Amino acid sequence: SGGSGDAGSTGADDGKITMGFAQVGAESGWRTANTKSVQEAAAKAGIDLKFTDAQQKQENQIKAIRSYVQQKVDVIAFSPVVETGWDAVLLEAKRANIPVILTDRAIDSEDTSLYKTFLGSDFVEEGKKAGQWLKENAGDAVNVVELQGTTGAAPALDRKKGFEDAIAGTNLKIVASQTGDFTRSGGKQVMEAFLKSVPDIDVVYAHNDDMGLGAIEAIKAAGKVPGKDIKIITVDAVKDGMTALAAGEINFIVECNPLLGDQLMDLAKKVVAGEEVPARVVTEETTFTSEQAKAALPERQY
Ligand code: GYE
Repeated sequence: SGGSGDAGSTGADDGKITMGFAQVGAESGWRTANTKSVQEAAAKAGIDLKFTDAQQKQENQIKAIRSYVQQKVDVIAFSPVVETGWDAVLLEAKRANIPVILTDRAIDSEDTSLYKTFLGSDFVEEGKKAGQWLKENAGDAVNVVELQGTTGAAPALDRKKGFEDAIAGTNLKIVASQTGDFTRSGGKQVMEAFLKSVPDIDVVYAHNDDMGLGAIEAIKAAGKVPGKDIKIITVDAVKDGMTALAAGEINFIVECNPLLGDQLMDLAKKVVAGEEVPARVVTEETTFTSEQAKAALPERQY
């Protein structure tokens, strides 16, 4: 169903489910893989997908969601660019009886009736795994600089928290921390500034591969050797990140799985059919050292 002038959200016309999907943007390799997964899974599941790219702006996502409500889609899925500020638009969807599924990123709202389920990673756990590895492999490293994801985004807040918790009580300390907005250019720019202003950087902790790859460019340009003079830890494990890890330019990657499409379509069908779904679906993930990256790379899909 869906579209204008039909029977609305009851699925009474062609029997096809229409999903409105408001994507964050195209900021990273992770996001590109996620978008492809959602589009391919929709086609496979016979779900009619209306897709928008919000270019990392909340106002664009809100507009897209509002237009999906007006078009009376059967289900709305979105990956909230930041955690707060969603109540008003999600209330509009609720009043129109259109179920909402959070995918990849969570929102921070007291009203959990605004969405049916949240499918995605445990970002605090990811940050912990990064910090845990560093704790065990720090050598004489002390000074950590942090490249944060988008300010106010769930993965930025949670990856920071998990990491800080894991290194608490050690000699390691975060001496500088700034957002690189999850982009390669952002990571490069912030790292260039850190290399000028922060003495004795031992470790870079980047909230995603792309920012870590940008930092590598800045480190090389400053005449230092990434992975040796400065240790680098990132999150995601996309192909470019894994390639740098295999080459020893990144030292450790915590995996974050972008292939959420099939699970999302499954949940969408259930929600539209009025079936119960779990309030939280966590994706399974691992971590990679350089040796493990070498072994995994040939099979890596994204
Ligand atoms: O780690 C990053 C992307 O929300 C988990 O967003 C996602 C993050 C991912 O830009 O690369």
